[in-house]
Amino acid sequence: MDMTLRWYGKGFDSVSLKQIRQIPMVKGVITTLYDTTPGEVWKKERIREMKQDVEAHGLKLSGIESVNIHDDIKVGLPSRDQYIENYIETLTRLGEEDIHMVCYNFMPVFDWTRSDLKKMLPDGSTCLSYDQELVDKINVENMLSSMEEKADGFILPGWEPERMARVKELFEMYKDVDEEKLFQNLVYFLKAIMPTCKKYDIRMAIHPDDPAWPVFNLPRIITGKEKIQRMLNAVPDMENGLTLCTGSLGSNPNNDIIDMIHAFKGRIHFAHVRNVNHLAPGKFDEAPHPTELGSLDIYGIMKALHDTGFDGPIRPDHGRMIWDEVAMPGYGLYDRALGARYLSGLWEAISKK
Ligand code: DNO
Repeated sequence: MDMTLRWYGKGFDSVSLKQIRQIPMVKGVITTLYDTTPGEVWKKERIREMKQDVEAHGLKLSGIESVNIHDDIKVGLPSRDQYIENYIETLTRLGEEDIHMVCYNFMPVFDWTRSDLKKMLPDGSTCLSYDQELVDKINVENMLSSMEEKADGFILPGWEPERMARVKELFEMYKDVDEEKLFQNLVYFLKAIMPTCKKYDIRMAIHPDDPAWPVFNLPRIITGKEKIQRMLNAVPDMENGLTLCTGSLGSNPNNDIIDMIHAFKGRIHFAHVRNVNHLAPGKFDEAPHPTELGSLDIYGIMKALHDTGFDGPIRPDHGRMIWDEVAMPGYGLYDRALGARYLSGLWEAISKK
């Protein structure tokens, strides 16, 4: 287990590498070139610079989140082959820089979705929350402004304004893409990149859909055990794996995360650990990390990761905004640092049992 924190890079993140370095037990960061666009080949020099910067601060670059996938690949357009070539070139360059884990998602149009980025909790902190009834009332074209309103000027991952300006066009692109087609397009992509992943020992870790059900009638294919198993079986190479995101999978109370950890043993390449509070069907708040404060058994999750020999990067996922911090929603320093301490504490106790 390699305890890390997500870092968006200089100029994008309010948290510095120096601060991250001072969180006990955090040894690495998960980062990206945040200003690249899906489909673009990442420049060698920029990858090297990013890595050197992280290492100069005494940290390890433990993986990339995300190398985003161009929509033509998800939709399955003829132009996808060129974009897959570009993706392979980016993977090659990452491999040459000794970077071995890449997180990505295969969600159409929107990445993660929330109805509120600043829901006030009784203790005065704020959290991200989701309410299907509210989302149903949002006109998709206004979705960006509704997210931006409470983002304190930060560009949210997956909600880049240039992309959202094309939201109508994107919906149009996906109109004939159902679950099966999206799944086949994912398999096509994975099969094409596997030889490069093998050559450079790059573990691909698909991020589950968040929340774990279809939103705005768009297909979602990484939502629960059966679908994930199907994806892993379709491309059985061990380099084709999963990001175990407990908050995304845990948004659906029917998902048994501990059971999934055992079922996907050896194929979980990255873990995002956080807690959620189930309020009603289709309605949840993001909770502080400890088991007692949410609906998920975080101890059981860490124990299952430990007992199945998980050895990849792990990061405390989304935190609340506490102590008057102003940061990218979900990605402040303080609550995630508390999360890192809690998760490493659990790990130590579990390891000594
Ligand atoms: C949100 C994140 C997602 C995730 C991507 C992976 O906070 O969990 O944006 O990074 O889906 O590609």
